[in-house]
Amino acid sequence: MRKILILILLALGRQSFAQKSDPYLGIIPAPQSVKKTAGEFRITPETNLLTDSPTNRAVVYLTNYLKKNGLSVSVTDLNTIDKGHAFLKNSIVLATNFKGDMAPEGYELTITTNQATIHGHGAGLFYGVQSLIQLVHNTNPGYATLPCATIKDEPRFPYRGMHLDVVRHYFDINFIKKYLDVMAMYKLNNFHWHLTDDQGWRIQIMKYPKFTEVGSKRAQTKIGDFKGNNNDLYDNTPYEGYYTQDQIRDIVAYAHDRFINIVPEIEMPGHSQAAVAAYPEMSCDPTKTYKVMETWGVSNDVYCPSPTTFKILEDVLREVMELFPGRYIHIGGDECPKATWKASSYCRQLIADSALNNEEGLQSYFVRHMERFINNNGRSMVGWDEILEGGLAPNATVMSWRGEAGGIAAAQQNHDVIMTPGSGGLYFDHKQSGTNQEPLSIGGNAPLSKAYNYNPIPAVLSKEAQKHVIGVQANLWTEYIATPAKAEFMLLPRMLAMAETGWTTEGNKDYKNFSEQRIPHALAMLDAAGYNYRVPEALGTEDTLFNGAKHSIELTPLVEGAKIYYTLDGYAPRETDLQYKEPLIFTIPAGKYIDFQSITITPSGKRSIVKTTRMKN
Ligand code: TNX
Repeated sequence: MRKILILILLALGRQSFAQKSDPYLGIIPAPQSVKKTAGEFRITPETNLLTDSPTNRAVVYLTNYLKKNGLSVSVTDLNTIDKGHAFLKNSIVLATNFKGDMAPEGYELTITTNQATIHGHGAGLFYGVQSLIQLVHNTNPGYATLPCATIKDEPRFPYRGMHLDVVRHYFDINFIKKYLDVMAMYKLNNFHWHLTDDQGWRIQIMKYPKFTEVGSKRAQTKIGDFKGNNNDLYDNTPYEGYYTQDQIRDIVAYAHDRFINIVPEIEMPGHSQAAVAAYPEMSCDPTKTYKVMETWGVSNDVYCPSPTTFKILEDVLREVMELFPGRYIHIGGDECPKATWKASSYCRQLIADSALNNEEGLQSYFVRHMERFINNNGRSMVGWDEILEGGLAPNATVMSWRGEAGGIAAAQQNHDVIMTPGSGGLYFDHKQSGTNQEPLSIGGNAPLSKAYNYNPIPAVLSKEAQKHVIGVQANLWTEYIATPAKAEFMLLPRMLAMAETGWTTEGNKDYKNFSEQRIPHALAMLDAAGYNYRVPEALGTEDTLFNGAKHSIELTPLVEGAKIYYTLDGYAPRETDLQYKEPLIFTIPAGKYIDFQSITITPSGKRSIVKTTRMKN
């Protein structure tokens, strides 16, 4: 019995070792400042939650979290009790009515052996709660512990976004909620919901039911790489899905509870084949029959810049603005091929009549028209960087995806910019290693380190222009992501890297600390919360060739609790092989080699790729 107890204590000690040696106590994104102090605070069923605003969303979130983890604490309204009680022992204090300044979304979290106190306004209090939750280690039946510390924190950027394409593949509202949950955990505050594209229209529009009756369904879907040799293969399976307005209201409220704004995207003038399939009168040739697109890429079937199109799109945006209360309405604007407009006598005439230079001018005319409408309704327009072509609409915010050039140009014209460059590792549809062991992806290689090391402020911008970079976002396009499990695999852990870029100052970012000290615990937490993720290859594994007679191998798994298995026989390792327990030294005879192949397998059975070191003499 004593032996078992000692083993348990050792295990707990080891679990909190990483937290103790880590200057950020495991918190992702890394806070502005963390001062560790001695001791720990214990949350027990006797803990009081004292707050000056019991219905506050942050308070509700924390009480729900504690309840889910078997710790139903009682909530006391500080306004109703004598102030002396605020210093009660064993209490968590969540306060919004403190005096003094605090940055927007900032918070202070102080943990002593008697109390855990969070001061913050609005989202700040909520983010303090998220940090507190990440500090909970060693959950035991009946209590949880928090290390004593003082944390002062605020974000680097006001816009920290995560995008999801629900068109190429549809994800149901339960998944959207799960997506919002994980965004909230890492202090992301904008969900960019890509709702329409060539392959589908996924938002119910009351005034125009055919958008979903026709536009949300495609007859079949391309199999595999659409640019590959088998680009004539289809799955022969109908595909459909859309969100009702009731479901959208539910999601908007769910996001609001987590301090997440939703940026809805209605694509125009390109990426609109599904829409013209529903309403051919929005195209330049209404006599043609259009179908919802079944493969990937860019379609020539785009909107015509006609009064009919504008009328319908304005009606659509009216309903969109009714549903989504946030400031930003995203109109897409990317990848609009000009072939159809060039062939259209109506468009040629319009270019001449409106004194436009060419079809790029027409794109700009289209976008400016929609911006006027959006601005007149009190909202702001966002578009992909193609909206710069032919002249930027006067108040537009630009999402820079084709590198940073568009963002730089827009910031220099005093427009707000959100950086989301594929070249900066923020396209999460790119693969996560250069090996052939990653699943099918759109191409490109964006490993965790690349996503982490991106800095959204280009050095070429003046101090003034830099202020226009309001934040950062990563995008998850889903041509090759048909399931929630793969979406999570592509998202995690890269989203945590991007979240740190959005929140943490450049000076506090440290990839080694992030990937080796904080990621292992974060992934164990995500595993427990039911998320899939890409298991990082163990620290110390390398796909490499080693030359020499003696070689030592020392490995550390990068998911807490995971095991490493290896082979020396040339076969891919699995859980039936030797388990790596301690550093190994190999002696290689002259003229021979041994392949050391290893894999990380987590307690829930998730597997890393296999890494191979050839030790050759
Ligand atoms: C470009 S990024 C697109 C999307 C594709 C994506 C694939 C952008 C504004 N447009 O339509 O899904 O590449 O990576």
